[in-house]
Amino acid sequence: MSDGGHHALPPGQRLANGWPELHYGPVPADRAQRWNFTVTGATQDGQDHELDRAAFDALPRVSVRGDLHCVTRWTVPSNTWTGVSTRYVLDLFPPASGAEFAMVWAEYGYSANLRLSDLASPRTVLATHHDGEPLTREHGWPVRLVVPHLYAYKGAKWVRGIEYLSEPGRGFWEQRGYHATGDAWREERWSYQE
Ligand SMILES: Nc1nc2c(c(=O)[nH]1)N[C@H]1C(S)=C(S)[C@@H](COP(=O)(O)O)O[C@H]1N2
Ligand SMILES: [Mo]
Repeated sequence: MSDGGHHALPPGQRLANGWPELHYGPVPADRAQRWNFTVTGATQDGQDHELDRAAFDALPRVSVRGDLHCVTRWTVPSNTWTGVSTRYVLDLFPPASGAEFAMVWAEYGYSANLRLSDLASPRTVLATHHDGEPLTREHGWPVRLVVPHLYAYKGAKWVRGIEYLSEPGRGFWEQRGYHATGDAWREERWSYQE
């Protein structure tokens, strides 16, 4: 086998050749010191929160093994993602009790809506490293979201923050015909399936 062993793929997916680079628009310029990460919207204390690069890098780190499933049907198997657990960020800056949804925001206004339960998964990570190496700019440096059980359009590259929402929203691809939840194992590709 080309992947050197058994690897279960979600329905309708096939193994990619290497690691494709896919995104809408250009790769953002290096923001270096201006980068920050914000937690806004329906927070428990009603305040916006912000971490600069040093504060983000000081958060505890986890490593998670997970596939990357593009809704266009390719899968990059068996990646090790290292970064900050979104569950840790949810604990650090809790959402208001009525908030069950979130919008994850990235450079140039790219967005992906997620259920807070998906962000609370122990396998969801704000990744800075892939297989032990810092992310390349093309793949989302300095930080990208990885949600292994969802299609990769949920995994915003060049991520800048989380906005808690009391009502479900629709992100960039979710407004353009892709499924609001996007569970790859349930093959939730298209909004008409909702
Ligand atoms: N900011 C941003 N993040 C994004 C996208 C995008 O267009 N912009 N595309 C998503 C989609 S559809 C996929 S399949 C993955 C691809 O990640 P890769 O280029 O690292 O393989 O990035 C996701 N994250
Ligand atoms: Mo994708």
